[in-house]
Amino acid sequence: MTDKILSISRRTRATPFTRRVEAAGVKGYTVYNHMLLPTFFESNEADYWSLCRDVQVWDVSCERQIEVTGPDSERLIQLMTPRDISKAVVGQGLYAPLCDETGGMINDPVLIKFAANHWWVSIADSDVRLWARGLALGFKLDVAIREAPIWPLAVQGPKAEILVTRVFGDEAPGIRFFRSKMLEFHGRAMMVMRSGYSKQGGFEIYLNDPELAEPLWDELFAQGKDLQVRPGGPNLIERIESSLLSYGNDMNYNNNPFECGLDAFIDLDAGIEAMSLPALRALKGKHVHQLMGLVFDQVVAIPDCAILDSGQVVGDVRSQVWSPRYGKYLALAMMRRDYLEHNQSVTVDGKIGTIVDLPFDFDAIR
Ligand code: THG
Repeated sequence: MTDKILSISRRTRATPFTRRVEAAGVKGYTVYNHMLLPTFFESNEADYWSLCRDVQVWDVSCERQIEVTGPDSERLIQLMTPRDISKAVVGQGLYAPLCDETGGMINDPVLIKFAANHWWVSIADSDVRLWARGLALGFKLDVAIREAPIWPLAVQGPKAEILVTRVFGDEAPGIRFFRSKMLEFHGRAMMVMRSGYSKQGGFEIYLNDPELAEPLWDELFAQGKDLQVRPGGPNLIERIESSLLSYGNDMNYNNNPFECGLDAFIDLDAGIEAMSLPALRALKGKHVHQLMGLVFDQVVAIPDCAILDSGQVVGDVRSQVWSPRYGKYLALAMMRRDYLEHNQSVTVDGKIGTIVDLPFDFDAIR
């Protein structure tokens, strides 16, 4: 599709950082959880190199926090996810699929145990608040559910730790992966977690006072000048190379987590109340599709994103991008498993693509 202007109205919510994002020269937005998400500033490729070499600040306010509090909060979270959350500690994040009673994926958030009986569901792009409130009503749960007034700001890249330490102090480097600390900015404590939607390393700052959005943005850019800090956003090239999944693109309600390769985040044998577990136990090993990587030596145009073999559809491409680092065209494709049993490649427009497991192993590909 060619680029069009996105008409922005009240439904397309701005964030406390939007004025700074605009001033920084944002060139592309997408809409995520009914909110603006900057996608690139210079170009996808220039932004990619800056992210991998230096450090970037991303307005990921659209990672909304669905806050669940009250005596039944842990029960509701566990009903929604087949990942065992019983051993989570305060301040921990857990990447986890949310699945319905058929095993279909509702979302793939980061679950955060903010305190006892106080959870945040840091959601991908689907209306989890509605699903959670419906379940709470149906199961008669004693919980309060709201979208919390929190606006995450990600600092990503190899120099992220230096920058976050300058702004938040010497406690930042001690934060382990998917753990957090409450750290102060301008006298206000906010959660800082070592996490983020890239594999370049970094942190997410859970801003809890919109008045501090611009001071925080300005401080990160002032302190990061010598580090070549740039504005950025979740980068299509980096996230596909790193095989980070995007809900709504790579999977949706019609997919189960096995098809997406999320087996590691499902505790099939745990004695937990997850509403999807009976269906997932029955599905295990019997799913029809598998998300795979496709690797081509050149850019290919894939009509209707359909992968054909002798005129039969054997898979469909969910995301695709040219990788400047590896000189390969990469795709994430939902492939029929019966096809994978007998084939290690696909042919599109006369060009042969290799089918590989995810995550991509570029040492093996080169
Ligand atoms: N951070 C926070 N919230 C989010 C995202 C985020 N909500 C929306 C979206 N991103 C959710 N999707 C993902 C997908 C992958 C990861 C995080 C969120 C991720 N995965 C690592 C991996 O797959 O290697 C680590 C998983 C693990 O070991 O636990 O980080 O980015 N707050």
